[in-house]
Amino acid sequence: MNDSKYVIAFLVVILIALTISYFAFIPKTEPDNEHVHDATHSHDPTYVYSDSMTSHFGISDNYSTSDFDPDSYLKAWNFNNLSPEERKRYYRESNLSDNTTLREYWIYASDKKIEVAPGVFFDAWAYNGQVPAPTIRTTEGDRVKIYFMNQGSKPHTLHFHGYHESSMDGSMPHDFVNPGENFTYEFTAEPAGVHLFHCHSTPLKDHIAKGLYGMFIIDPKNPREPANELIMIMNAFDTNYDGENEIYAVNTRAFYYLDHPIKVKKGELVRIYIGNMVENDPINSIHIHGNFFDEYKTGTRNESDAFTDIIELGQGERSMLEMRFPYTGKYMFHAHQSEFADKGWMSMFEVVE
Ligand SMILES: [Cu+2]
Repeated sequence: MNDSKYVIAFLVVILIALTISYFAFIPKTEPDNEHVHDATHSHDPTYVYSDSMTSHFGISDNYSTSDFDPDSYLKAWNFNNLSPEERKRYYRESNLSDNTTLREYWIYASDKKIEVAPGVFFDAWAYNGQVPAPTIRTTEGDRVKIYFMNQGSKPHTLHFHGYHESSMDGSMPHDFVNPGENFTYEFTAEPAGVHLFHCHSTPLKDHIAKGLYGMFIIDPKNPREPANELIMIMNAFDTNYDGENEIYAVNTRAFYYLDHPIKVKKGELVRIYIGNMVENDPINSIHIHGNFFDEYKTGTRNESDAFTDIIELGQGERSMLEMRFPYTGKYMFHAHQSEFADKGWMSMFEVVE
């Protein structure tokens, strides 16, 4: 009996201690929450909405390098962001007798240091010096030829989603292209949809996490309705090699589109081609504020699969989203995994008249 009295007394003391610490805790957290939601509190610079939206999320410096332009990446394919002279070095198209187009690409892999958050650098492996790789875009039925050169330090490949012969799959050990060697991939582009290409050397996880991936769009023969088209690849970076990602983003640079909102027009058709290339986390998502969109899974059919404001994508999964913004103003879009949003996958649309 004496023993049980001691146990009860001990539990009462613990309960009192917990109650005191609970009430002591509340006054500390409440004012902080007010700061987060009330932009008029100007005495704490961390929480002021300013020119630099990223300051709100704990990063306040600007990117120090300009070798990758996320604004240009959004709307570039087949190297159309380069001058005609420079473009010729990487892309050529010619008409074939059956009314299709032969599209030729020059793609190289190399080791490259990239800036993934202001002042945070990552030792990437990159196609054509950028992560994600330049977007490859064709029309259903076109002939695609890719001259691949491995200038990196490890064996790499190009593995395309879509139809092709097994010798063009770039995934088996005998397909690995050693440093200093070349390989030419050739196939007919089909089926229409939002696809990807990536390195398939082993360990596969490392070759993807290091940055060897890009968007591969096959347009249907009957063209889609004209739209403001945007290309987005959700990615992440394990900057300290602990097996977890420290930085998340859409198109590599954390928080970039928060400080440089993507401008769209009120009422215009906006079409997003989006894919998920995040390693270490099985699921990612995109959620858009102030709007709903039609989702066309993998962009392979003309019927909408969902009308929603959020989709989840597993590793390697992609989708096509179509929407029109009904009101002007600034609207966030971000991963609904709050951790990913806090660590960089937080972006902004600016809807104008
Ligand atoms: Cu590789």
